[in-house]
Amino acid sequence: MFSEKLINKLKQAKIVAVLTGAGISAESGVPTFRGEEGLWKKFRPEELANFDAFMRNPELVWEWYNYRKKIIVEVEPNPGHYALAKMEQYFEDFHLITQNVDNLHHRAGNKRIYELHGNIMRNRCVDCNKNIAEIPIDQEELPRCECGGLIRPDVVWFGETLPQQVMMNSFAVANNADVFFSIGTSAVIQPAASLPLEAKHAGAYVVEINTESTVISNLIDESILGKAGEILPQLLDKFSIG
Ligand code: BJW
Ligand code: ZN
Repeated sequence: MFSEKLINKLKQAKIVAVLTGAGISAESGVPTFRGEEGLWKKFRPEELANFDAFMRNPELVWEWYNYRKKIIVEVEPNPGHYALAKMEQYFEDFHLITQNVDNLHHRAGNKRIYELHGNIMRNRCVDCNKNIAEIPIDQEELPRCECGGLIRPDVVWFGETLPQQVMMNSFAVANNADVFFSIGTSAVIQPAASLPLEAKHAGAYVVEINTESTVISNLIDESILGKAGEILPQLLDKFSIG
């Protein structure tokens, strides 16, 4: 399943970087966005994942986030998450860039995490931007800041800029990586989707792990078809660090 080339590249690699998407958490029971079972089959992204929609109907948007938070707090990281945590210990310079907001990489033990789209467990005020501690999932009234402003989940919606420092660091990592993995992402949402191609352009060996082909499969070095929770532990075994 793994080419000699990949194994050799990994053995020689100084900097290894990974971009993850919703697919890495699918085996934990967290729904992905696109595809047959994806969230966007049941919910309309433009009604839920943008700021204007939130201001128009904050109750609806909070209901959707609380529904997802309930799922997320009840699931556990899967063997794919744990394999990536072990990889961080194995490689001297390992960077985990994620589009996921589900906190599962933290729970699995990764330390150097770049959260491009925020974290569903954090919140902030739309007016004064203050970070607000966790809000109970079953809270009925709309959460408000002491300044009176509405509190929103600290995630990145369509049309919003990504956290600048996290984005700059992620692009720097992509430009310096020797091996770059794109795992469980459909690679359609910008600017995150540019990272694997940026890495390729800068000379990294770029490998995708996904249950299906994606728009970048033919543009990178290797595409491994299968579940991240099965492939990643096998890859670790190759290094006898599983
Ligand atoms: C498995 C598996 C298993 C299943 N094992 N694999 C340039 C061109 C065109 C448009 C734009 C552009 N630049 C910006 C835009 C607009 C927009 C955009 O990209 N639109 C696209 C439709 C083209 N981007 C933005 O608005 C971004 N902001 C921005 O760029 O600001 C500057 C700007 C503003 C305005 C104009 C221009 C520039 C922000 C994007 C924010 C995305 N937010 C969301 C919601 C986050 C909060 C939340 O979670 O509620 O982020 S949308 C959603 O998609 C979420 C995800 O992080 C993101 C990516 O999805 P992901 O992770 O790839 O999931 P899926 O479901 O798509 O794929 C899962 C994959 O897993 C599949 O491939 C499966 O096969 C696979 N899989 N099981 C391995 N077991
Ligand atoms: Zn406030």
